[in-house]
Order: sequence, then C-alpha cells, then structure tokens
Amino acid sequence: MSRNFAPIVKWGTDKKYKKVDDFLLRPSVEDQAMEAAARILADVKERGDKAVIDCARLYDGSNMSTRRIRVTEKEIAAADQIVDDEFKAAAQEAHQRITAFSIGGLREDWQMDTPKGGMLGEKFVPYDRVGAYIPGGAAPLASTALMTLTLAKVAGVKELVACSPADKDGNLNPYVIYALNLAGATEIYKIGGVHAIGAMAYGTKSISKVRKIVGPGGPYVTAAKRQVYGDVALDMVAGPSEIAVLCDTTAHPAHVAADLLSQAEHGTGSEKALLVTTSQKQAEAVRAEVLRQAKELSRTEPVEQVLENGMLLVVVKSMKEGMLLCNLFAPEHMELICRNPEKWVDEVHNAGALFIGEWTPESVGDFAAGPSHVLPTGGTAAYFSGLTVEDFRRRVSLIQFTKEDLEDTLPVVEAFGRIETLDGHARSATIRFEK
Ligand code: HSO
Ligand code: ZN
Repeated sequence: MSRNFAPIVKWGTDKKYKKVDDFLLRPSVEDQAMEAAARILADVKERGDKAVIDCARLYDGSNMSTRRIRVTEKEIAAADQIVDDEFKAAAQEAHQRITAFSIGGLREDWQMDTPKGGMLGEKFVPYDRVGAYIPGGAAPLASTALMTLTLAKVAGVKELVACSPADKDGNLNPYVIYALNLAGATEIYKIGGVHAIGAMAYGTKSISKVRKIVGPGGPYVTAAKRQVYGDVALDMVAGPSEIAVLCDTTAHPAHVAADLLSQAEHGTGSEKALLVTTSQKQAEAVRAEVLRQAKELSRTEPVEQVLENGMLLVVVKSMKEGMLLCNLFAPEHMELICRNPEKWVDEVHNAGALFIGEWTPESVGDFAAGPSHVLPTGGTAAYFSGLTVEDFRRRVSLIQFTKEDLEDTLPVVEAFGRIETLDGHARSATIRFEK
C-alpha cells in the first residue's frame, strides 16, 4: 500500500492549510460533461427514439432496439424467479421502513383564518408522472430503486417511470427490476446516461415526458439534469458518495475506518472520505486500520483510487473546530462518533444526512433505515436537502377572502398599485365596491 494513501494533516482556524482547502473544493458539475451532455440532449430532442437507441449502443454499450427498450411483464416475472428469497425479505423490510418514514414525512393540508372571516391555506398535490434515474455501472443499485420510487408511491404519484442502463446483452439486473417493481414502478426503461435524462425530459415516441426527474448519477447525468431544468422539475445534485466522520477518542478506530472505506468502494473514483478527529493518535490508528481493511475488500481498484485522491484524515484542536471543518465540507453523509453525540446535533448545519453515535454506520442509511439515500453531494449539502416524499408533491396556496377581508385590504392593494404603476391591479379590487 502506498505511503501517500489517506494522508494525515493538522487543521485549525489560525492558518491556511492548502491540503484541506484543496480537499474541500470539489466541482458539483464538470465543464467537459456539460458540453457532451448538451450535444446528446440536442440529438435526443431532434431524433427522439433513434438518438436514444444509438446512444444506448454507444454509451451504455448495450445491444438495444426500440422494441426492447421497455422491460416487459415477462422480464419482471423472470426477475422474480431469479431473485433469491433472502434478498426478497431484505428488500421488503427496507421497503416497509422507507414507506413508514415517507408517511411520517407527509405534510397535512392546512388552513388559517384571515382577519375578517376568510381563509388561507396550502394543499398538497402529487405529480402525475415522475422519472427516477437508477445508475448502472459497477454496482446494481437495487436500494436506489427503493430509495426513489417508494417515496413517489407514498406521495400518490400514479405513473412511476424508471430508467437504468442495460448490460451488453440488453438486459437489466434482475435485482434492480425486482426492487423497482416492489417500489411500484409502472414503466421501466433499459437506458442510462444523458439520453435517458433527455428522453424523460423531452419525451420520445416510446417514452412519454415526465414532470420531474429524480435520482443520482455520474458527471454526465448530473450535467444533463442541469440542462433540462425548466423542461422538467428536478431534485438535487447527487453525484459520487461522500462521508465525513467527526470523532473523539471514544470512537473505535476499526469502526471508523470501515465507515470511511464503505463509501470509497462505490467505483467512480471520485468518492470523498474525510476523518476529523481531536487526536493524532486516533488518526494514526484509523489510518492503520484503513490500510489493513482496504486489502480485505473485494473492490480493490476503486478503493485504492479513493485512498490516493479522496481520503483525508484531519487532526483538529477541538470538537468545535472539527464541527466547523465538517460544516465547511458540507458532506453528503456525516457521522458523529463521540461522547454525548446528541449534544452536537444542533451544531451540524451542512450535511445531507447525519448519523448519530457509534451504532449508526452510514451503510444503514444506504440500505435500510428509512430516509432516502438520494442526498446532495459535492458541497451542495450547504444549499440542497436530500430526497423526501414532499419532493413528489407540489404545494398549491389557497386564498379565500370575504367581502370584509377585501374591504379591509383595499388600502394595501391600492398603495402597491400606485407605486408599481399598475392601476389595473388596484381597480380589480376597488371595482367590487362601486355602485
Ligand atoms: N451511498 C450511496 C447509496 C448507495 N450505497 C446505494 C449503496 N448502494 C449514496 O450516497
Ligand atoms: Zn453507499
């Protein structure tokens, strides 16, 4: 193992620490990906299915045709045969927990009184058709199927579309099909990448346009999502996985190391893992464990890539400074493993999801706990939130005035009408009181 893997550095607010600054900086969207995405999106817009099929062959590397693009009932039944009972039970358990959490997150329609007997309120309406993007690549992300469409189903969405790239023979992983079906997918398409985003955003002959696209993706999918904003609604920037662990000497080095490595194995090579600890000795113990455990994982190559470029162990002077650094990093996932972790929860401002205490490894959030694992990455946790059931509904404001309310409000309406030089606005209120 290289001596440069997972370097240990010191940090404080008193000086500049270039290594730490460099680590904090990570592009949420890349220029080169933006250009490629623009080209492919324009092609999908112009040539529809033909472009999608060409791109599936070229970029997904799958032998695809328009006829085969949609997963059939037969393929769903076949997947059900292949998937083992142990996984079925696990998926059902996860699905149940995600459903329960989503139900808990639903906002109630609400109303309040106006000063003169009228009503103001909000009502919530599900989208009628949404699309979830399930990345392909190295790992069959069955959990992502559950962590997206289950929420849409609870929200009341009727048409649940999913896109995920097929393998070279034009097939989708049966575990992904099983999970999508369990989550309530009504249409599954075997395409990935920018062309899948384009197809869902603009619509083609085979795939009708959706109202909103959600789900994680690599640099090209992320770039494509940014460019279709406005044609469809979107969730957030969800790119390569990230984890920050803030700990003191009470944390078990082997556990911390395992958690840091868990996100390193995803396989894009751009994952980030940050340890922030109050003790140099702790940092050294975690590093030794990281190097030891990395050898035991099956995905050596992506893990080593992250060890080389994406893992940093930082020693801080206090938990307070450590918290400051974590908030600057704004990680997708943050773990707090320290004395009285609850005490620190209020100090966490920028994190997609917070894992509190030694019994909450990040992987339970990925697979089982309940909140969606679709979370903001690349520092965007400073301004985005993770996917929730409410992302699948829109809010309609309700306003009902009585005659007395309108009379009461006339001076306000007239004053704004005057200074905005929009007398037609004022008139639509005053006219109601003219004889
Ligand atoms: N850690 C990923 C989600 C995932 N992990 C899916 C395993 N499968 C999101 O940050
Ligand atoms: Zn993960």
